[in-house]
Amino acid sequence: MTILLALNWKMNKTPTEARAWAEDLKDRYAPVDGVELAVMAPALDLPTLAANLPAGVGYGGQDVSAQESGAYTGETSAAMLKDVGCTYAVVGHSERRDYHGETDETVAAKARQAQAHGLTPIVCVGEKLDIREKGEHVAFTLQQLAGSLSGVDADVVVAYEPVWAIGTGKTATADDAEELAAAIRDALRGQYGAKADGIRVLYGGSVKPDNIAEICAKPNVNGALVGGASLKVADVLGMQGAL
Ligand code: G2H
Repeated sequence: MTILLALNWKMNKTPTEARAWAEDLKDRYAPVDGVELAVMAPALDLPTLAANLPAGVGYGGQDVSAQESGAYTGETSAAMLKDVGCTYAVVGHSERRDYHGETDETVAAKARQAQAHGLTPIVCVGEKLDIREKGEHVAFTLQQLAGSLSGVDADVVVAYEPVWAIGTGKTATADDAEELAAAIRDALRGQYGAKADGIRVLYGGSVKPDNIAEICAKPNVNGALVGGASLKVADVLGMQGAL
């Protein structure tokens, strides 16, 4: 399965900065067999990525509305993302769940809406520290996954991001990542049957050039959702080169 290196810029980079980043990448980028690169950017940055990314590098939104169109001030629709050439939309990132009160039902509705417009949703799940310390991280994450994939078809990517490892410098071990990725794969088999083996399960949380290879070498981990280390082209090329 092609490894997906999904770069989550979060709320970083103005359109001017995004353009400079894309041009820098274009100057230095060479595709690597078996590795797909895609940038999850603020909505305002997407047109400049469309115009300036090297061929073969994809892009997507960091969120998408659960609604089709209309009186939803501040929202970005799946049709808008599709119109600027996106292929992905992240849904249910823990920062959306925490700061915007998104529930599993909302996340599933967003994922369905993305799919209705031909976008592949990257559905994020993962536990907080207290849940892990109680040893309930597998059960919690699988419950979140089931709710977040309700009515969602198999054209999906799942990102396991333990919240305690996000932007903290604390990375789950490769074995921690594999434990959940394997459990997620089993759950996906339950929902999608044989198609589950074609669904990419990513790990996210303080991934960087010096730890990505070990994590992505695990049998059920098919890539990474990368925040902090996605902001510099050198780090992105370092991660790509490590795979
Ligand atoms: C997790 C991750 C990207 P970081 O949020 O989604 O961010 O790599 O900065 O921990």
